[in-house]
Amino acid sequence: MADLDGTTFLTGANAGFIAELYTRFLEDPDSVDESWRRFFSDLKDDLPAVLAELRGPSWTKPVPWAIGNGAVAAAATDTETLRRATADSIRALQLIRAYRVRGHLEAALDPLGLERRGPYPELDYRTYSFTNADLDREIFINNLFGRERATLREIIAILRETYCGRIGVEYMHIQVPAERAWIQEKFEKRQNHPAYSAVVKKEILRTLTIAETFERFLDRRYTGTKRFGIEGAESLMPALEAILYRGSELGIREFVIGMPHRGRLNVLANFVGKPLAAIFSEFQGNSTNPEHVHGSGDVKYHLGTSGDREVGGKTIHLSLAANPSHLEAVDPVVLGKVRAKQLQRGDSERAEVASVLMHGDAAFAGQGLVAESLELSDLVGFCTGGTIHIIVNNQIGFTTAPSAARSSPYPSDVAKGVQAPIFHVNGDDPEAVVEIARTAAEFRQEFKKDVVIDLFCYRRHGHNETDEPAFTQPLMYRTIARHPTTRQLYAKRLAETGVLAEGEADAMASRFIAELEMQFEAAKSYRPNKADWLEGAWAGLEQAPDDDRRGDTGVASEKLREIGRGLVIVPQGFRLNPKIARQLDAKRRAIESREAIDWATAEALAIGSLCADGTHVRMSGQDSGRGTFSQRHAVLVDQETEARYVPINHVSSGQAPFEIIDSPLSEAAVVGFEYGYSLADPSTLVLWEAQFGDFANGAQVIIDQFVSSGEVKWLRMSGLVLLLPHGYEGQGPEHSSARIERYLQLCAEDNIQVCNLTSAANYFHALRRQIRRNFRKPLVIFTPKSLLRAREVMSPLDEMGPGTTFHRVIAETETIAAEDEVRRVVLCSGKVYFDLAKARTESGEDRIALVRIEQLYPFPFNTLSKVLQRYRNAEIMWCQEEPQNMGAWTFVDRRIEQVLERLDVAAKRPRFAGRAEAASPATGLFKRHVEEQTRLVAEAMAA
Ligand SMILES: Cc1ncc(C[n+]2csc(CCOP(=O)(O)OP(=O)(O)O)c2C)c(N)n1
Repeated sequence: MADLDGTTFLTGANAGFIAELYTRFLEDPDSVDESWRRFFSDLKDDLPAVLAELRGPSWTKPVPWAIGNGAVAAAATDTETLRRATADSIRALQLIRAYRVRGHLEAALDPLGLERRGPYPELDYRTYSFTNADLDREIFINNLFGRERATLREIIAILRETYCGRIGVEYMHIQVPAERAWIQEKFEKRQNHPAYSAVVKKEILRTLTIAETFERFLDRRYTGTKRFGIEGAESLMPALEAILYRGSELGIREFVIGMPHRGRLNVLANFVGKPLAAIFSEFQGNSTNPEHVHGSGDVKYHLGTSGDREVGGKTIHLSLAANPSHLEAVDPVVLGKVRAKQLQRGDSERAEVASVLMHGDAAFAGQGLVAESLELSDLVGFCTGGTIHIIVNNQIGFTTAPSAARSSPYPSDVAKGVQAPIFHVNGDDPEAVVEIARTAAEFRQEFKKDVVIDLFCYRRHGHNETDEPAFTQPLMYRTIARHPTTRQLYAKRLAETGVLAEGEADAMASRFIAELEMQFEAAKSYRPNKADWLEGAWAGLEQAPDDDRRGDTGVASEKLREIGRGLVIVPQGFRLNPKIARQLDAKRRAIESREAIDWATAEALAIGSLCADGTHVRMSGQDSGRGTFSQRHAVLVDQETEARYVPINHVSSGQAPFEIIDSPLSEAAVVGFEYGYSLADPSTLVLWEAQFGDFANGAQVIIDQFVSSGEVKWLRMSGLVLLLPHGYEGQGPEHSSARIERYLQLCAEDNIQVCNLTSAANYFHALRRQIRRNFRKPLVIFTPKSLLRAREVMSPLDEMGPGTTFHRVIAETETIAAEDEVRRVVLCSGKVYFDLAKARTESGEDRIALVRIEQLYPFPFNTLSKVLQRYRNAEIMWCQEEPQNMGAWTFVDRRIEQVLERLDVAAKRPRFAGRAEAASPATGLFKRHVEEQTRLVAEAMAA
């Protein structure tokens, strides 16, 4: 070979030869000569990966691995030359790999230039034994960056342009080769140089101009009013536009958006299209809704809105979810909404409805809900085809610096756990931001996975506009004061490159100011003419009426038996666990004899009958398929193949599906998700089950901020059901109490329903009632544990038949003394009733009546009055298992008093029987539990 100069002969074929040598070296180092031995030893573990690269980048046509051509022969004859050239190539490839993995560390991401980063030795060619003398030597790089070979100097220039410009890419943590290759191609092919037309550039500037001018206008007209302005992060707006445009080109028809306070007004007005006049009117202190619509309202930077935008001839629906102050709490809610909307649209590919979630940098790194929500992204019961996350990384959280806000280098690191690619971008380069936003939309559509944009920016003012940031960050804010706005920088760039004519940028701003002034005037007489609710999927539903609200919940017995038969039949050849087979047999007998329907069967009949009537039912929770207490067995498992079979999905032809989902071990994200689902789809019965009721306090934020208050704050109804196992059975502090008191304390303004049920039939009706009425309210049910299979809670099938309904109060069911002779009425709720009934029977007492309050809220004033009216001479006692400072006592006490005050009866106040006040809900000592329980029952029965 004439050209053995160390550059031209080194082809992929030679890499094959080297691979062979390397294999020999691994087997026996002495089988290769000394120079190769030293070479391979120096490379250590890097060689296999580097050799793979020598085959060519996965997105180019690979160079064929033809062994036996002249090059190999030549190489074999001139080992030293080959070794040197190969060493160059391999070291260059090591350098290239280092840039792919860590190039972002030296990218110019911070618009303020304050971040001290690098230099990183891994990105230094000298680390790979190159010297300055090597800079101009050509190296074979086998079609990387479209070049067969390049000098080291050129390679470094390309790498820095690709990986260390104003975009930093983190993708080498992704384990799926196709995803990595896709990203690599995107960045390496264009070397990070978006090329936009003058029209697009002007559009980007226009978007920035609107964003900036809007905030300035608000600042001038409402000086000193909090708005959590976008200033410093204006590039967020072109990013959203780019996602909208590129996403819609790729098939997205609806975006569900969640975001915190920062920049929200801008997004509401200038992206989703909330009328400016409405926003200005809210600034003047007016309500968002017409006067006749009740509700507490919310501050303007928490409100949601929705609207349609025309994009490329298509109508794209945008809906920004309302959210509370609690950062990141809205994330799972948005995901649940997306999932419901995908089903409504028949979007089985999850390509038409997508979520965009915006985050603050401190919140994204700090809030556990972020990790929980990310973890949902690839689960069969929760996936939504990927979320586009944008971290508005203004490098501060209120007054807290990143160094105090997180241990990870970037705020985005938590997303690496789900293998999401992370695109860091300098917010002062709006074209780079647009490019990244487009790429994120493409990645989401291509792989249906989460993707993160880390928008490096800054916050021009304090946390809100009245805060003084220089108290805590004087240096940063001195820099910011001198720093031109993103719009100014970009307008200058466009003017310098001849895209903008003189005065064009100012004219853009003036036009928008004129529009703002006009809308400001219009706001003075702005009156919202209709409330934004009960539309779309909610059309036809209404505000809850002020009546009995029983709903039509009874089901014809024959139909129930037919559904029941479906529950106990399995496909031919399905190998049931023998214990389950016996259980199914018992179930069959119970249904056929119409007697003794247990809790789980009643639940299955309620769900099955709803599905049979076309209602989709969705239930999730930890181990809900089987049931924590091994009671449900909604999913049967073939003992040989582990094939799964859900009988409820086979109860009636043409029925709606029952989705039963074992959830991840999260409460907050899963409850948030299910709540979100229920917001988007009132026609689905959505249930979440806690493993033990007390674990629901992990979802307290969702319960406080959404479930119990969403309707009054935002006019958003939900029919979500929370199933919370509750009851004192001696299992210790954390497996006894579902904290009834917490839910009751939240009750007001007819916001939720709280039930503590003692019969399977009542459970059946409570579930069906959720769907069989013309309004939706969240329902909290305290459910049994050990009682699940107890005879006491079983009901005859006829109690679910036509004409039967839910009972809010269950009056005395036994034959006891004449009503006038009853000396005490013990009111109670839930499991303690059975202990009381047993004690009464055992003692032969017949002058104590036992009355169960099955629905604690809305409190059944009328029904209870009717019941208590009968016992004119009796004293009234409230008995509960929970300590006096817990349970329903403080809630029912004054309400019972109110009932008694209006009645012609002797008693005017209830007395209390229950556990003494306690810091911990229950004892961990079984003996003590039994003593306490015996004592409280004895107190209720005492003479
Ligand atoms: C769960 C929660 N904790 C605390 C707060 C109070 N708070 C509001 S904004 C904020 C700082 C947020 O910083 P970051 O996420 O970086 O967003 P930025 O305000 O900088 O845009 C804090 C601590 C909150 N709203 N929610």
